[in-house]
Amino acid sequence: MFSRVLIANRGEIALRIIRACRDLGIESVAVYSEADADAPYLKHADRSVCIGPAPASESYLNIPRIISAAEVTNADAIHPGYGFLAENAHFAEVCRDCRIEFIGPSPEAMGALGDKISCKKLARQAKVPTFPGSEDAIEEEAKAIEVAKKIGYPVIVKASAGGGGRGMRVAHNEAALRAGLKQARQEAQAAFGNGAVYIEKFLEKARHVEVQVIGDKHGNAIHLYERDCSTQRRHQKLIEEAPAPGVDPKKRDEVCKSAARLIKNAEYSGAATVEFLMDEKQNFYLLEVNTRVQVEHPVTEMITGVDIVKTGIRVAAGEPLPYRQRDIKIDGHAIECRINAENWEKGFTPSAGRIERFEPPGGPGVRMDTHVITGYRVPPTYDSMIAKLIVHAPDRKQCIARTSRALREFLIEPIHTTIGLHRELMQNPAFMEGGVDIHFLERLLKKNG
Ligand code: MV4
Repeated sequence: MFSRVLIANRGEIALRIIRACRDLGIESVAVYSEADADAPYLKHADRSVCIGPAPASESYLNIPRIISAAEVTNADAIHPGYGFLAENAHFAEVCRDCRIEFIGPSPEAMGALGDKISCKKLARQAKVPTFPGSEDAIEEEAKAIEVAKKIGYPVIVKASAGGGGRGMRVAHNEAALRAGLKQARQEAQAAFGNGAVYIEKFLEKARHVEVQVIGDKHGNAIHLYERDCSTQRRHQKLIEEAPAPGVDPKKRDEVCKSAARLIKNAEYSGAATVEFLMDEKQNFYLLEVNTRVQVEHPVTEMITGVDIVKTGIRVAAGEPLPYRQRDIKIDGHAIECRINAENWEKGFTPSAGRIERFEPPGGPGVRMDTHVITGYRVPPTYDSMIAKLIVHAPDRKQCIARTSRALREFLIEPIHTTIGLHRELMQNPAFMEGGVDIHFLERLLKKNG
C-alpha cells in the first residue's frame, strides 16, 4: 500500500480523498492555489503545499507544479479526483515516467476509452449496444450523408474527444448535417485540439442511466449497479439517484453486465462510469465512458456499502478487488442533490462570497459531502458546486421524503444556492413519479420563467 498520496484537486472531492486516505492509514498531501490558501479542509491533510496562483492553468492544471509538489513531499501516488487532470492521459503518462502511481487507469486504457470513436469500437467488440452510425471518424461530407441516409434522420454529430456536450450538433436533414459537421469539427478542434467527429442516430426522448464499474490490475472487473442522472441543465447534473427508477430487473442486469464487460475487455483498472441513454422501452445505448471517480459516486456507495474512493486507491496499489460480483447487493435507494453557489432564479448566475451561516442537515440516512463551514469564502474562480447532500432510505418514496426533510433543515446564508430548487423538485409530481427524461429540468425552468 502507498505511504503518502498527493491529491491533485480542491474542494469537496479533495476532502473526500483526504478522508479515504485517513481511513486507510495513508498520509495525504493536499495542494492548493492562492485562491484556496485559507480553505479549512486543508488542515485535515497531513501536509499541504501551495502550487501557484488562482487560475487553474497555473495551479490545479499545471503538470510540472503538481509533479514537483509530489516529488518534494515524497508522495508515492497522485489522486486526481474529478475534473482538472483526471482524464488527461498525458498526465497519467508523466506520472508513470516519474514513478508516481496515478490513481486511476493506465494511460492506454484511458486513451482507448476516453476517445469516443475508439470506445465505441471496443463496445461493439464487447457486444455492448451502441447507436447505429459511422464506424470511424467522418473525413468526407459525402460519407456522413451516406451514413445518415442509411440510419435515417435525425442524426447527431459528435466530437470524438472531450465530452460534456461540447462539439455536438443535431441534424434533421442533409443541409443541417453539412452545416453541423463543419461546426462540430471546428468546435472540437478549438476545444480539444482534435477535430475528429462521428455521427449516429439521434434519440429524442431518453433517460441518462450510467453504471458504476471498477476494475483491478489482475483482470477482475465488477459493476456497482446504475444511477439515473437525467435531471440536468446544460449538461450539468443537479440530481442523481441510485438505483435508476423504473428499470426492470432484467434490463438492469443487462445494462450493468454490459458495462462490466466493456471495462474488463479494456483491461481497465480503477473506478469508471459507463454512460448510456435509455429509451422508453428500456433499450439502452452507450454514450461514453468517464475514466475517473464521479461527483455522484456517493449514491452508489450508499446503496452498495462499497467505498469507491478507498477501493480505487487499493486497486491502484495493486491489491485485487476485495469484492466479487455476487457480493454486491442493492440496499434501498439514494438521492444526491448538488448544492451550487448559484442564483437559480436568475439564470444560475454564480454567487461567490463569505458564508456567514452554514447549518447542514442531519439525522437518519443523511450524508453531507462538503468542504464548507461557517466563515468559508466561496472563491469566484472555480466550479460553483459547494456541497452534496446525499440521502439514503429503504425505498425511493421514503428517500424523497427524507431528502425534503433534509433540505428544509439546510441553511446557507447569505449567498444564493440551489437548495430552493431542490426543495421544489422533491415536490414535483413528474420527478416524484420517477423516470423523468433528460429534457425535464430545462422544460420545467422554461415553463416557470
Ligand atoms: C446523444 C443524445 C441523443 N442521441 N446521443 C449529450 C452529452 C453527451 N454525453 C452525449 N449527449 C447526448 N447524446 C444520441 N445518439 C442526447 C444527448 C444529450 C444528453 C445526454 C445525456 C444527458 C443529457 C443530455 C442533454 C442533451 C443531449
